[in-house]
Amino acid sequence: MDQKKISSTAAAIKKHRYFLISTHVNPDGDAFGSSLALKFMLEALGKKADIVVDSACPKELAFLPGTDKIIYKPELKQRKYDAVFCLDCGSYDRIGKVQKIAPKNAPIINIDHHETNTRFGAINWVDLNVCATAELILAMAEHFKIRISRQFAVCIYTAIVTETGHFSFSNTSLRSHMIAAEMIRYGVKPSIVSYGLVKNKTLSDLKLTAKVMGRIRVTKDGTTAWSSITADDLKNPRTVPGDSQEYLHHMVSLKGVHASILFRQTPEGTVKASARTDGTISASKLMLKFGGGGHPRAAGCTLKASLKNAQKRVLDAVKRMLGR
Ligand SMILES: [Mn+2]
Repeated sequence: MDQKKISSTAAAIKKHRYFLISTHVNPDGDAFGSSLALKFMLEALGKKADIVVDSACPKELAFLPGTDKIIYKPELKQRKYDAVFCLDCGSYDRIGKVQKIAPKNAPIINIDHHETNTRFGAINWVDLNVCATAELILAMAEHFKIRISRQFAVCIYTAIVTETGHFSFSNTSLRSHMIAAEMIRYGVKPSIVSYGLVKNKTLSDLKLTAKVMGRIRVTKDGTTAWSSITADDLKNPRTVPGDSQEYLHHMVSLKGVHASILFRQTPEGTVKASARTDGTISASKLMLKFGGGGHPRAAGCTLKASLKNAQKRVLDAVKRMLGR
């Protein structure tokens, strides 16, 4: 753990009073887990903080304590924040419209673990060795010796569990298990977290999963799998895009597949591509070619292209990287 970064972040916390906390669009368990845990920590220190995100609350994360206080409409909040925390964001634009309400003169504290992080903050605490951004928030809480509440522990635990793919990805370590165990000691009930993460689907969600699974294609050599969600799929108002990780999870289970890609058409006419690899090629290097980023085995990008064109460009790049 980088003690210098811990001290400079702690100094910024001591110096300021009112914080804006934001995280990336389409937030995942680490984005919300680390943001909520940070808010609880700041409040325990007698500070004030708002979490503002440019996304609706994903239903698989709605069980997290404090999600009802998150501000989901960034345009509504013009407040005098003293400093801005950006959590789990590889680049500043990942916070979307929240950029507009962040005061220009307020220092940005960038806390992250993405290898593609662009170091956009006044403080850049980027640690590639942790399994989740939440691990850094926990280190901060330990630095301040705050009493760890159950709600804080639930947020850290959920971030670790989701970011390690329920302790299955390559970032799973002795430490990730130790932190999880410690959080259980502080009152987390693992079965309640799992229930919250999983038991939230509607019938139309499952039908969308069936559709996306039905569209899986695999290259002739069996190394690359992909599928798509079209804008039409999401026209049913009861259907929400869902967690792309869930679709990728199924594709990754195909024997012999090194890279899996999910393409999702957005209502804005762009295509979001999410990649997962087994380490044979770097997902973040792949996505960097298209202006995206992420981790070595999980990354994403947004393309201004038709679905077909986006597929061709990304799949060609995968083919070249695999040397085929
Ligand atoms: Mn993360």
